[in-house]
Amino acid sequence: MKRVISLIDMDCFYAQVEQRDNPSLWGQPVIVVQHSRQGIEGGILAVSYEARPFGVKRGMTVAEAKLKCPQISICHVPIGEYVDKADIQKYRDASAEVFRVLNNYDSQIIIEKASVDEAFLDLSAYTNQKLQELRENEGLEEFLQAAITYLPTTHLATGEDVKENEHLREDVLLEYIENARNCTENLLLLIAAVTVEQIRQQIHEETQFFCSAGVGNNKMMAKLVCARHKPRQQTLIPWFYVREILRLTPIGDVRGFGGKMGNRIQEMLNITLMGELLEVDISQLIETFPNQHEYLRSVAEGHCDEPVRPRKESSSIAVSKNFPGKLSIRSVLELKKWLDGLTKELAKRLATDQAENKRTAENLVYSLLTEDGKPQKTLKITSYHPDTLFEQIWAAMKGLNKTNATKNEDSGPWTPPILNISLSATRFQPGIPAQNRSIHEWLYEKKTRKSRRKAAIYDENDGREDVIFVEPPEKLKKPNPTPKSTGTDGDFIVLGSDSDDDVVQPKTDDNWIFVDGKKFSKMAWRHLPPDIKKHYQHRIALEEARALKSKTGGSRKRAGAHTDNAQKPKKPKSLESFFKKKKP
Ligand code: DCP
Ligand code: CA
Ligand code: CA
Repeated sequence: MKRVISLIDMDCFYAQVEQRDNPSLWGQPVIVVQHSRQGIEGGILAVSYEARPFGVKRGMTVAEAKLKCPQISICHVPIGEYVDKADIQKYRDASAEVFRVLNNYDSQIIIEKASVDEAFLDLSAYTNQKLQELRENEGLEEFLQAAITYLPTTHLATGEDVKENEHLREDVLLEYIENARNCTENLLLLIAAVTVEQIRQQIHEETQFFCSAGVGNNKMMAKLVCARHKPRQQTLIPWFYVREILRLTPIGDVRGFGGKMGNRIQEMLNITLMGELLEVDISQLIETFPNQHEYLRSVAEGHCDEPVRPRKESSSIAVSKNFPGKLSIRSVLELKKWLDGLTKELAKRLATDQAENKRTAENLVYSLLTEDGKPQKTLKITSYHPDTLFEQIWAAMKGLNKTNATKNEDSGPWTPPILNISLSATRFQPGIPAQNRSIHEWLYEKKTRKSRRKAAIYDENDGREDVIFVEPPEKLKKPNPTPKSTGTDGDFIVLGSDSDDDVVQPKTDDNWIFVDGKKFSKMAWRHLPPDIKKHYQHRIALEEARALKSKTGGSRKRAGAHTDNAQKPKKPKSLESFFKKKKP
């Protein structure tokens, strides 16, 4: 029995995160640039689709991009809170929002996080169940009649699809639906395509982000066809067309063949396309790849049996910083400064991970890259508190200093010069041990202290009605129970005033900001801790987007979609009435 697999990939992901942060950038050419080091601008990491027709590409310099597209908006990856290095946390957070939608969609769908902006879905169990229900309830015929209306952005990978127009797209799909009636394998793929359309729509509704997808019988084909129609579209590859699609696919485009292996095949067999692999004389293939010839042929035929592994989070959390050439670390004080920053960065990420994934790392591996080698050591983590982590690492690390003995271990020169520091937490175990909770105190203490201090500027009991108590939004609430040693009740207290301020304001009713049923004065708004403010800003943006959508009629039709509805069946039923969702 063939499986039913999808790959969902966010469109120009970092660029969309920036566009959502600054909505005036939606629809504009935007690039996201690696943060600069020593005044030298970093390379381009993401390019919005509006910038791509100008020829702007990842890896180019900003100067090159500006030459190609002078009006391009440039966003920078932020720099870390504790250490002068790129902080991609905001993209990780945005990714987590997407994965929340995926993980909560239906418990029968297996989700594997493949990268920050990509997930494999195994829809085999889900689609089989839905098909069985449709058959049992005699709803299949009605579903087939309506199916085309649930596939507004789906293409069928026939080989001709890359040049098809909207009419052809629909005709080809209608024919597929018609023929699927008698083919369980294709019915399952059809149900998957309809479901993935809906999941993508839901991702957009809940996060504002657009994505693309591929649907097929295995990971390799789902991933391959996902890239065929981007952005904001999806591609279905029935088994029947697999050979045809692979025939003209460059070898390097196939998952796992973009690197060394793909290059070796191309060079040693003097071919460039996947299909040519099947034309190579079998004895030559065996001679060239004695241990892999069978595997290579099966790949060229479109086989891939790699399972979708239910993986929600990564198996290690690491921070690392390079100090190339002249930047190398040569003194103890310098090393301690960087180690302190990196440890805090790691502690922050570990604490967030612990709260979100209810797991705790057992080991910490540190390594120092030097010209003389890469000493590395594994330590048992006793606490997530950054001070404890620092002490532990420093105690183990300081002995690596090769500068002559009989010196003060805590200052002076360090040899050999350090080119990279990395700290990696591994071996995650489920649960949160009591002693590790102190880190949350450290994090939340910081926040409460900040807002307390601000609150103290004003009189807490001045009786004005604009004094408000703000609860951290649900997703930012600290894990329970946190010892009350900070002497606060954990809520964020902010006070209002009439004064105006200079920060960018969300939509307000003159002096008030309304969000999530709460009322903030402008001053109160300004004093919200940044992470809470960000959360609410997101809520406000969502509410505005919804309001706009309902005003404009909420049309989902893509630009360019043809409007000849004469023969199109009217949508008789909501998709939900065919597929009742199961929550985990
Ligand atoms: N990324 C990065 N460095 C790279 C490649 C990617 O920092 N060398 C980041 C930026 C991307 C994100 O990862 O936005 C996702 O990478 P993708 O390869 O999926 O590319 P995009 O999502 O940007 O574009 P596309 O729409 O083509 O998928
Ligand atoms: Ca992507
Ligand atoms: Ca990707």
